[in-house]
Amino acid sequence: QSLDINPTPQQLMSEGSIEMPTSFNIQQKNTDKATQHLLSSFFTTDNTDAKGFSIIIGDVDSKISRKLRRKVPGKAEGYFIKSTQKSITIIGRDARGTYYGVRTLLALLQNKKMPLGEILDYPDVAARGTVEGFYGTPWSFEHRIRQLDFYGENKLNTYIYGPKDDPYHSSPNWRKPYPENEAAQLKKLIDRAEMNQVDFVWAIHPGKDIKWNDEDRKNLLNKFELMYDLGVRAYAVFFDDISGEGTNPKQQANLLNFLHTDFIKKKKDVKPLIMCPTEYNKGWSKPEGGYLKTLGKELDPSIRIMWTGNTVVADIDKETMNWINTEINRNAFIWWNFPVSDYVRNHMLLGPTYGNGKDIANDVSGFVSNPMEHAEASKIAIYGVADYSWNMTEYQPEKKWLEALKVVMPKSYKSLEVFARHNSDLGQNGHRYRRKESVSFSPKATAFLKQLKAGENIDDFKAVENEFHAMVEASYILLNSSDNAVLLDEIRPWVQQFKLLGQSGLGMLHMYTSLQAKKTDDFERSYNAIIAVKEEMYQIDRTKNQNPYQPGVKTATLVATPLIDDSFAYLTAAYNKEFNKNLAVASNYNPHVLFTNIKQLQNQQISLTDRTLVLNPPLEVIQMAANAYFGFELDKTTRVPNVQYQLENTSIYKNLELQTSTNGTTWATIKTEVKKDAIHVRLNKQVKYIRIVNTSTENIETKIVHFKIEVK
Ligand code: LTM
Repeated sequence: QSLDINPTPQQLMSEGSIEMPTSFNIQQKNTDKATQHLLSSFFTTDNTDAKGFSIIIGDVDSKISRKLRRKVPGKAEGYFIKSTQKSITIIGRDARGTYYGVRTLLALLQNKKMPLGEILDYPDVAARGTVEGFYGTPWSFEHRIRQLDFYGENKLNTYIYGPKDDPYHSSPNWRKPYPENEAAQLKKLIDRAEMNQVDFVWAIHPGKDIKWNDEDRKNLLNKFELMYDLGVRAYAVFFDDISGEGTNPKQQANLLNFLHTDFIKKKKDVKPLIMCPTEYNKGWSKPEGGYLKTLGKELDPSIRIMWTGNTVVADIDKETMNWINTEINRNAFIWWNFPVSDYVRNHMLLGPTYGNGKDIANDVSGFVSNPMEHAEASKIAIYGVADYSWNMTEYQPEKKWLEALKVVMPKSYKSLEVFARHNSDLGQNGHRYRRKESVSFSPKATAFLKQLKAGENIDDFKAVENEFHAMVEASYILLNSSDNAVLLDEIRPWVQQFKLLGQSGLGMLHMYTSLQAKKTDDFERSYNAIIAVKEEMYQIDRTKNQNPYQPGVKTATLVATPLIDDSFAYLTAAYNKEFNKNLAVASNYNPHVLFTNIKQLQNQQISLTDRTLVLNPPLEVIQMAANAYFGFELDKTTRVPNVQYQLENTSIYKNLELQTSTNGTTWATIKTEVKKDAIHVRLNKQVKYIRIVNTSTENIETKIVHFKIEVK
C-alpha cells in the first residue's frame, strides 16, 4: 500500500493495516487555531462518536502524551504517530509539529486501509517555502490563497512576500502605507497563512532610493509597524538589484541591526529578520570590496542572509554552501531561482525539481523557491521543493514530479505529463540556466533526423508518430479539462501552441511518406497545411503573453520544435531538388548577433521581429566599466533607419556615446538627444556594427530599459 504523503516522512515503520474505521473519537486539548481548523475540516458530526476509533492528539507538554513523549523527535516541527488496532496517537514537538502530525493523519485516512505502525518525522530545513520575488505581474489574491493552502498541505512553513512590481514593497512607495483595499487583502492573506501554519514574511525593498538618515529609518520602522498592525510577524529586507548609495554594506548592517533591536526584539512575537544582500551570488561578489564579510561580521547573528548560489540562477551544492557560510559567518538562507521565468517569459517551466545537493541540510538556514508569475503552474516545482527541503536524502525528483502532476490535475494528469515533459527547458537565456526536456523522446528525435538526412530507413518512425499524436491528444484533453480551471487559464496559450506543434509534426511525417512514395500532390498538401499551422502559431506568438521582455509563447523548444523545423526544411529542399520545384523553406532565423565586451551581458538574448532587432533587457543592474559597450553586429552592412534606447539611470547618458561602424575598427559618433528619459535617433545609415559605449573613465551602473534598432 502506498501512503501518499508529501513530504516523505523521515521514518515510517509499517506493521500491517486494519479496515479503515468509519467513526472516530477525537481526544485532544489543542488550542492552536490551524490544528483546530484542520481537524474540523475532516471530522464532523457525521464521522465522530464517543465509541468511535480513538484519535489522541497533543504536544509534548500535554498530559495526553505522557507515555509516548520520549519517542517524539527532538527537532522543531517534528511529530510522532503511533497507530494500533485500537487507537492512533499523534504528538507534536511544538504546535507546528502537532499540526503536521494531523496533516499526516489526514493523509493516512485517505487510504483504503488504516496502516498500523509508527511514524517519526521532522523537517531537515528550518524554513521551507517560496519567495514571491519575481519581476512581472504579482500573484493575485486568489492565487495567493491557493498557494498558502497548498503550503499547509505540503508542510511548507514560509511564504516571503516580495514581488518586485509591488510599488509598496519597493520604490517608489515603500515608505507609504498600502491603500485600504490592498491592506485588507494582505490581512486576509496573513490570516490564511496562520491557518496553514505558514510564516507570512513581508519583505521591503528600499535600496533603490533609501537615504541613510534618521528620516528613512523612521520611515522603515513606521512601515514595519503598519504591517505589524495587519498581522505580520516576520519580516525581510531586500537589497538585491540596486545600484548606488543603497549598496553600502555598513549602512545596510546598521539599518538591519537597528530594526533588530528597535523592532524585532521589542515586539517579542516577531521572528528573526531575513535579508537579501546586494551581492547575493558568488559571480557578483567582490571579495576585495569586503561586502559579504562586512555583513557577516556586523549583522546580528540572528539575522538570516539570503543567497542564490554561484550565479543568479544556480543549483546549490556543498561547495557553494561552504564558501558562502564562511563569508557570512552563518548558514545562508537559500533563494533558489527556480521555477522563476521572469527572464524567459515566453517559456513555461513545468519540469521536475532537481539539481540541488542532497547533502546540504545542515548548511542552510532556509530554502525557498522563487516561482513563476504563473502561480498554479509553479505548484509542480514547489511540490518537489516541499519534499526536498523536508527529507533531502530520500528525495526522488521524477517520482515527486509525477505525484505533483496528479495533485494539480487529478483527472487529466496523464495529458499534463505529456505537455509538461516537453515544456521544461528555458531556451537560451542570459543566465545560461537550462533544464532537461523531452528526455525519453530526445534519442528518437536524434535518430530520426540522422537517418532522414542519411537517406536511411527510419527505425523510430512509429515512435515519433506516436509522440506527435500524444501531443495533439493531450492538448485536446487539457484544453477541455475541468479539473483545474485555474491552471488551465495559465497554460492555455502554451497548450494551444503545443497542439499546433504536434499537428505540424504529423504533417511533416506525411511529407516524408509522400516524398518516399513520390506523391507530389500529397506532399504539397501537407506542406501547405504546415505553413498554415505555422501562421496560426505565429499569431499566438504575436498576440498572447505580450510583454516587453520575452513576448510570445514558445513550446517544446529543446527537442520537438527543432526536430520538426529541421525535418521540414530538409524535406522541402529534397522535394524541390527531386521535382524541380521552388517551395519556400520558411525560416525565422535571426542572423544578427549581440556585440558586447560586458561579461554580464555575454549570454543575453536578442530577438528579431518585423525588422526590429531588440536586446531582451536584463532584469539586473549592469556594470559598465570605462570603454565597456553593448550593441549589435549585423550579418552584413545594412540600412538602419531608427535607433531607440533607454537606461534606468538617465544621469549617465552624458557618459555614453552611440557609435556606428562598417568595419568594427573605425567608429562614427552619432548625436543623440534625450526626450522623456529615452533616446530616439533617426539614423538612416548603412551600418554593420552599432553600440553604446561608456566613454568616461568612471564605472557606470544602470539597468537597461530597452535597446532596439530597425533593420532594413
Ligand atoms: O534573485 C534575486 C535575489 N533577485 C532577482 C529576482 O527578483 C529575479 O526574479 C531573479 C530571476 O530573474 N533574479 C534576480 O536577480
